[in-house]
Amino acid sequence: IPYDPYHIRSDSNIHFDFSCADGRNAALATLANLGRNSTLPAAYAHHTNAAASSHGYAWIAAIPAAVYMLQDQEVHAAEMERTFIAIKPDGVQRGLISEIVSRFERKGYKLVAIKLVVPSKQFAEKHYHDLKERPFFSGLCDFLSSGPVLAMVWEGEGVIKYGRKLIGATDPSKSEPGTIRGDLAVVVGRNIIHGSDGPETAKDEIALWFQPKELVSYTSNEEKWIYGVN
Ligand code: DAT
Ligand code: MG
Repeated sequence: IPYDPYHIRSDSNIHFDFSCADGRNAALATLANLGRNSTLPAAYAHHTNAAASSHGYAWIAAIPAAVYMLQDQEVHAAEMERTFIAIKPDGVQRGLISEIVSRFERKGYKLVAIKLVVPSKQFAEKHYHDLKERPFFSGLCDFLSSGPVLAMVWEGEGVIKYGRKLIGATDPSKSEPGTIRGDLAVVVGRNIIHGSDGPETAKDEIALWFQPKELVSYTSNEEKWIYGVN
């Protein structure tokens, strides 16, 4: 279950349910580390009440911050969405996998599934079913099934809509520079990448290309630096 929500119980003490991995354990680790005087950052120790420090309780002052981070992470986990992104055979053949993956990574999105597959034409027709009336439908499906496709699921706040922005307009002659298609493709028939166009298609496409067990839920080390409200 990808979004098994963690929750803080309403009584004022925080209880940790060790069956929930990810965010909770990361926050726990933060608390545990802060609890060890030897790992206290020097600057932190410096600003802490000297009497408390001399009694070895300086770490207590760090708890509210760690709890804040924990709550923040939990609220945030519920807002995450996922989108289906695929590098088409032209992108794979042109050696653009690392370039494209790095653009999603550097933005701050999290890769939760990835595999290289050669889809059958029938599978391609399922993927592009909403375009079956278009004159280019058959050619499009032939092309998608002509070689390896790198299928991926990316996770992040607003990733469906913003993923489309990173990709750029369908026709690369109209895509803005700075977008994947704008920078790396020339014609609409070879526009190197696919991205889900909304929450419903994202859900359907992820289910078409991946089995639930192929989707990996984990807490990225970077999350506490990528997300936050001041
Ligand atoms: P997108 O891939 O940006 O979501 P789409 O869903 O309208 O665009 O079309 C799917 C793919 O079909 C697109 O990436 C490239 C191809 N395609 C779209 N319009 C086309 C056209 N007018 N001629 C040829 N291929 C086209
Ligand atoms: Mg589309």
